[in-house]
Amino acid sequence: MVFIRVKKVKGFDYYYLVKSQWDSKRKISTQRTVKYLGKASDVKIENIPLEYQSDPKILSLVSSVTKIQARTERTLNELRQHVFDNLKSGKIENIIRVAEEFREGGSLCIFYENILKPILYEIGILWQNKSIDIGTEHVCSNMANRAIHTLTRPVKHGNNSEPIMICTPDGELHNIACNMIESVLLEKGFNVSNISPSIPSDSVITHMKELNPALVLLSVTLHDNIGSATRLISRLCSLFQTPILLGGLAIDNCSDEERRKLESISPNVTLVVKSTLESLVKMVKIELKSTRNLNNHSYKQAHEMNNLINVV
Ligand code: B12
Repeated sequence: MVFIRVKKVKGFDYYYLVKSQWDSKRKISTQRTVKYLGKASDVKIENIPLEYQSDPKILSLVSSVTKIQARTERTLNELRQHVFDNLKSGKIENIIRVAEEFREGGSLCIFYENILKPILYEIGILWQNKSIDIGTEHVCSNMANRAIHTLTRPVKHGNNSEPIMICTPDGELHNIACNMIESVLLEKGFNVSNISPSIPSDSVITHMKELNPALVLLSVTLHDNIGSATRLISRLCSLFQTPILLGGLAIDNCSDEERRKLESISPNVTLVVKSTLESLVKMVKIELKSTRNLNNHSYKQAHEMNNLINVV
């Protein structure tokens, strides 16, 4: 007999397909996980191994999840339309009201990722098809940035006081993503310096020297700016040891060859492809931790060296 076991992690349900068998020797029932199915809200019938797909119990559970998924998608679409209308009409208070509900529900990241970002992607398609004019696109992107700034509530940095620099390569005017990233990092108590959008590479270097960041987040949106990003990274890596996380639409969409080329510039460069804001926060934490460990290690080495010199 198979059934689905639910495990709760941080308020979310995760499903496991489990098989229960009678052990006649030991006279007990044993249970074996057949497959980890992932987050309950995302489970689809295709995730269930073929031989169990017609099991009535499994079917009924999956269909109830699917109904919830469909309802969630409908609600999300309605909210997106509502926020899009208010971006166009400039009624920022209505956008903030929706975003605050997401914040109360657990995460502002979800508002950015599941509401604002899809609207902006849709705006890109509408603009490309000439279904909206450039003026409307500008109003919406200005309003999106205003909403992000209004929503951002920086938290005092405790353990994460090392500066993080967010930037774009020279020529890159897209910076809504940078502002979203800044917003979620400030909310988590990180120390952020956002110098986006486009500034000359010399100015990025001057800022790096002054700030001495523990981590650089570089965002590239236009495919045409990959060359500019490559030149900036090469210069930064020749001057600093700072780790660089490289992401954005252009990185999501570039070819494997372009990715390999970018990664080969320096071991300090990590490409982050199709990440969510939540996973980005986790990556930032890991990067800062490893930089801290490295610094401690170098400090220890220097200390040991010093002791040796003193002994000699
Ligand atoms: C708003 C917008 C503009 C605004 C930007 C305003 C601003 N302050 O940012 C303005 C009007 C200035 C603009 C101008 C142009 N734009 Co424009 N624009 C857009 C639009 C509609 C939304 C961009 C956006 O904010 N997206 C939402 C963000 C949140 O998504 P995201 O960038 O993918 O970021 C997420 C992840 O990628 C990730 N991420 C991002 N950065 C990083 C960094 C790291 C380190 C990590 C880990 C993750 C990460 O996190 C984010 C959250 O998940 C897009 C459509 C689209 N599909 O994005 C077109 C789009 C990007 N633009 C486009 C074009 C062509 C232009 C112009 C060339 C138009 C023109 N002829 O003038 C100019 C170029 C200007 C320039 N030199 O940069 C094209 C690009 C096509 C291409 N293949 O490169 C797009 C895709 C539209 C389209 N469908 O064709 N644009």
